[in-house]
Amino acid sequence: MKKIFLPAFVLLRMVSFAQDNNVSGNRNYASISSGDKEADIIRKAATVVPSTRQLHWQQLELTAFFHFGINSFTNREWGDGKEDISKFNPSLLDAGQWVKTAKEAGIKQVIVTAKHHDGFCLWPSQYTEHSVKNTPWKNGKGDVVKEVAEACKQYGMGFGVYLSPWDRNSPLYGDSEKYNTYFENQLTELLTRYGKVDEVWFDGANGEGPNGKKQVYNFNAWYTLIRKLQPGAIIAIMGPDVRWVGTESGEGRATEWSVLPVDAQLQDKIAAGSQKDITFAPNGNMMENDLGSRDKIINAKALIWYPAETDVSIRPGWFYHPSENDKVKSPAELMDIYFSSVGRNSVLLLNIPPDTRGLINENDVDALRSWKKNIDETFKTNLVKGAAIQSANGTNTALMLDGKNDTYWSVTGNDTTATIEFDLKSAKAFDVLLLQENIRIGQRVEKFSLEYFDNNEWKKITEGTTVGYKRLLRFPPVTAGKVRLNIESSRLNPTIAEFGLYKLASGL
Ligand code: FUL
Repeated sequence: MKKIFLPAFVLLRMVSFAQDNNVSGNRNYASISSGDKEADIIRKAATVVPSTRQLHWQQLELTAFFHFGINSFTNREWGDGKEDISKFNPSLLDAGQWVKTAKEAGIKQVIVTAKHHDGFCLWPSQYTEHSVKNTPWKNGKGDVVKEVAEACKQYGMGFGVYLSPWDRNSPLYGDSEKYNTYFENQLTELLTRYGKVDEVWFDGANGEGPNGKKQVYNFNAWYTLIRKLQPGAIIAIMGPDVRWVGTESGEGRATEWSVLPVDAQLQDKIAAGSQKDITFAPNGNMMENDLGSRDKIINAKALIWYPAETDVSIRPGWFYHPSENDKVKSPAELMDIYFSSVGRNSVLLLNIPPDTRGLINENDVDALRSWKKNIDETFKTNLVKGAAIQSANGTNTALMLDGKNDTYWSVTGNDTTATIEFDLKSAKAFDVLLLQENIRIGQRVEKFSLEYFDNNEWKKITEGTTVGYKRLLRFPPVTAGKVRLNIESSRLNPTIAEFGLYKLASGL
């Protein structure tokens, strides 16, 4: 089922609580003054940085969704809120198996669907009868959210909750004030009962249609509550920290800027550094191809760090359906997704839906295992290790190969182009390029290419636009002893935190 597109009027209600964190002295927003020239705006864009929580989230790279609920038992994708919840009775539910499966796949944080659009709560909420407390599972004494939270603690994993604003069961839905209070009460339960919450995921779906119930969500109050109760939590999608990449196929943008223009009606407050009541709307349609290029930002009133999350299910549906047991994405498909999400300056949110036993199905476990093995083998050896590196206008070349994304090579002066030459000392075969910028000081690179030296001339291997936190490119295998990276355009003197060449593991 496709996500309903996030309409601009909803985005307009988002509040930026993002301004409360600075990294390296820089901020995760910049206001544009009327006197700013194009060059000033581009320079400002290059110095906007992630907040501490955004940086932490970006480095997770791989996160997972567990879509589980009454839909798992009714075999539906969207419940209508009228389902017989006595059907909810997983025979072998083991959240430890879910979290362990995710961890073994390299995933660092998981998000459980505490409440989907049908309104059924996976925890014993005191505000509704439509919850696990009235099901035969554990005689109504069970709490799936608690089991997931505890498993996350046990395995050292991040823990997040999905709470659907759209609730097809609640009789209060459509009575805006009453429902908002109900929602806040539920959110409070989730944010106070289970220890640390690392991500709160609000979905944009609302299928009520033009003649349906008109519920006006009080997003501002929800964000305030989250910041108060769980200040470290990322608020994703219908929230100020992380945006939806715009697809549900696992396909991110080849050009992915994390700094986006903002129509700040309350721009003065941004300028004044106020952390309250700053309404912002990232301009336009989140599904557009280009959200943050020069053309998009030169007319901005303000700029904000607003990175992309790529959500996709390992199966055709978000919830478990027995008929999809043989439609689990293959390790090769998962690898394509890895390259087009993590490899395109985005975090992957891969849905792995537990089955009616309350376990991640064997087919999904197998696919995840082979996928992880392939990633590990591919990235085991950086073939550039030990290379002699030269860059005429750059400094700290060795730091590109130290495996740390906070140490970096950069251009010493103000140049926005550079060439870095790597002498591999002997011919190596490779078909993957890895690049990382140090986003702690901003996202800058706009255009790059990779060449190899062959028969006394430089030949192009591949090229790209943005790098950001991480960029991965695959290409037909090349064997060479000398390569060079050309940074052809950058918003400010460029930085490269990591450079790598790899050979794809076989066996998929
Ligand atoms: C969508 C929902 O409608 C789907 O059911 C699923 O939860 C997906 C992640 O978001 O908007």
